Amino acid sequence: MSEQHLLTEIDGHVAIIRINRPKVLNALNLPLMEDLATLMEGYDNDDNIHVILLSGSKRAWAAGADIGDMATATSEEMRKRNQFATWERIKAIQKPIVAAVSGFALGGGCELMMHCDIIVASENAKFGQPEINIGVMPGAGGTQRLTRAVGKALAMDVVLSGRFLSAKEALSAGLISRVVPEEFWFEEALALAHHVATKGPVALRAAKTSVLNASEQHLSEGLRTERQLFYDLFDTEDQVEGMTAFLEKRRPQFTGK
Ligand code: CO8
Repeated sequence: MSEQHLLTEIDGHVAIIRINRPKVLNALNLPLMEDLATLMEGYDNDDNIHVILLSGSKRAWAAGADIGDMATATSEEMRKRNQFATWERIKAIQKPIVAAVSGFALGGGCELMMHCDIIVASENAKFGQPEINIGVMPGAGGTQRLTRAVGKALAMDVVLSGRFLSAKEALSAGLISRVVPEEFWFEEALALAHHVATKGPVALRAAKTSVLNASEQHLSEGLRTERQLFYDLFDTEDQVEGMTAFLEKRRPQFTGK
């Protein structure tokens, strides 16, 4: 890593990554995003890791892309940077990513959060796509993923007005998965990551792929893919172990095979 803008820790089968640029409320720049994609790809290829937990600090998950990096750029320069190739690498991660969100999740920060699979947020969290306030618009999927998550009416409100959603609003709108008390925001997300990590790794990957397909494919195509993935799991040792363990009234010991 070029600097400590990302802190990492392995806790059992969970890889924890913390975004760490406190002076700029965890604003995301290109080196950070590249290191994040590289780290996640490494964990995706590591059989010991079943789940990735991505977190920020108590004050900020991430307050957006680093505005200082973009303020004087022309559209040609922005195109040449090709930053979204890095975001595509994160989109391609196959293992479940749990987001532990406290404080601001704004702009690119909210978009990064929407790349995660289960979002656990503190009661104090604030979500938004405030790019409109600085003369631009979301560029890392905000207009698409936010709209798919919360629907056109609220997405238009958030994107065009630049206003922030509270954790309560975000939960009821379907943007996030769970809201937890402020003092336990990280512990609750970690506990959930550990719980998910006890499941069969092959089934986790297949289930993640299939749920994500719901936003990418038409219903009949998505159903066909789901069925194929479902059948494929019957060639795994984890399926035999999972069902045998159920019938024997014991906990399954999944091996990821
Ligand atoms: N980029 C750079 N610096 C930032 C950012 C940011 N996004 N957000 C906060 N900071 C800095 C502030 O400049 C300030 O620095 P300093 O202490 O040196 O003055 C420090 O963090 C603390 O911030 P504030 O003093 O402003 O703290 P407040 O509690 O008063 O306000 C807010 C917090 C409301 C979060 C406020 O900082 C804010 O509005 N930040 C900007 C939010 C924003 O506009 N985000 C969207 C950015 S654009 C974007 O994300 C486009 C994504 C496109 C895809 C990605 C392509 C790479």
